[in-house]
Amino acid sequence: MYKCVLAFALSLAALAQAPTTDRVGFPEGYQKWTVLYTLDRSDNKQLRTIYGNEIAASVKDGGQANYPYGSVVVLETVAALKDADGNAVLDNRGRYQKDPAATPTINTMRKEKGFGAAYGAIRNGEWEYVAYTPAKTFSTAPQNSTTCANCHLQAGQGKDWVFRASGHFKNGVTESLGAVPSAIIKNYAFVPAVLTVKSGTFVTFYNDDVVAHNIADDFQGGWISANLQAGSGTQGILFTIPGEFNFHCAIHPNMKGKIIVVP
Ligand code: HEC
Ligand SMILES: [Cu+2]
Repeated sequence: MYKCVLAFALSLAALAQAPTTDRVGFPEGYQKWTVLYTLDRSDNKQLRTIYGNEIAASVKDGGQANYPYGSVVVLETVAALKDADGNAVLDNRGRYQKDPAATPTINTMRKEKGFGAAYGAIRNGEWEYVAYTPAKTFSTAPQNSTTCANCHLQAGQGKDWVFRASGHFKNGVTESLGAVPSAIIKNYAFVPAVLTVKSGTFVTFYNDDVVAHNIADDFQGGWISANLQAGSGTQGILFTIPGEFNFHCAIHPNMKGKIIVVP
């Protein structure tokens, strides 16, 4: 009986391989690093801010398959500011704001020569993962970071196991990257084609298609967005005046949409 339990415990340990010591290190002063992007996580009303140290932030479009040694990327997660009904209180760009009373979690990944071997079959190149509290204690200790490596496998070797950074590099309009979209562009269509919003609403479009599109006012000589890149481009527009905004894609003029702004 005892033998059996022991064997089971051993096999779990063999599966859940991870580094046993912290070689990542608390990312001192990360709030002053370059913000790669922010993500409003609507399912759990959480604001995620992704910071890169100087080395990680130096990676340019096309260089993402191979971050240089010394790269440190931080994903700070913190509860968003909410109203009494539990809805996120948006800032003037239509984005989540940090709840100053909430305690952030500081998820950190560091790449160094030879790192990552301890993860065995779920190794993510030369990255190791640790999550910290602001008090510099472990939120996820190195021994438990198997979950981190296992999930980051999804980002893939082609992106050096870093998610979403393509948005940061390729998107001409980074301002609203990471906002929850109110409308998407897919298969040469604005979805929904007609959207009704209250004045004061920040509408974010996300291009989920495989080619670039843009948003152009039907009014001759009117406003036109930058080209929104496939799979990452976003555009936020704040609607303050009640009325109708009729628009199309200037690249594919038969793509049409309408936003009705009500008081
Ligand atoms: C369930 C899957 C999952 C797990 C588990 C997970 N991550 Fe992530 N991580 C993501 C995704 C997806 C992103 C991109 C941002 C987003 O969509 O929230 C991300 C982003 C990050 C980033 C920013 C760089 C990037 O890849 O975009 C860091 C740093 C990070 N995670 C560290 C960690 C650490 C440390 C752990 C373990 C404590 C961990 N992650 C666990 C899925 C995961
Ligand atoms: Cu188009």
